[in-house]
Amino acid sequence: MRLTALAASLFALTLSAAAPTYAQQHEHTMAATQEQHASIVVTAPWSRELPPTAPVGAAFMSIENHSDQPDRLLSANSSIADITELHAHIHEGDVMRMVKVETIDVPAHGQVTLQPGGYHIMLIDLKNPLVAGEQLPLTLQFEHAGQIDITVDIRSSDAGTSVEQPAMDHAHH
Ligand SMILES: [Cu+2]
Repeated sequence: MRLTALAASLFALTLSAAAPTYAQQHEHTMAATQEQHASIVVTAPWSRELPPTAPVGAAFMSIENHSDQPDRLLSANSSIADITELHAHIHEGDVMRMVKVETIDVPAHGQVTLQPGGYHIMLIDLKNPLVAGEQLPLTLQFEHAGQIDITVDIRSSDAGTSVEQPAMDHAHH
């Protein structure tokens, strides 16, 4: 907070000393930042149905970055879970283990796929069961694109089989 205040006062000093063109440039930068809100597109978010007693679930999706600037997913939030974490799967010998990650990078003009066996959003201490055909709300927080609210489709476990195949193939490499 102290740094922010210092930066703000420095900025104010610069503004008062500098010609109006500086302010115009700053406005231009702000406008560019606004446009980036549409730069992140989340497609096909889904989760898998679980028995009512299951304490944790996971959400998967594709995240596309249509901007010139790399972005990253910083956090996620859902009213359906007490805790929401960003997770990856790592290999330890023959064992696959989930680990919490701080961020999930989305390269400029690239995409990242959250899928079984890879990155996912972990929903911990579920308040409601995940029922096939229903949806759950999820709020994503990106470093540059800011907050994006999405709705996640809950699929039946049968329907998930074909989607899992690429992730399982990947596990053999
Ligand atoms: Cu996980």
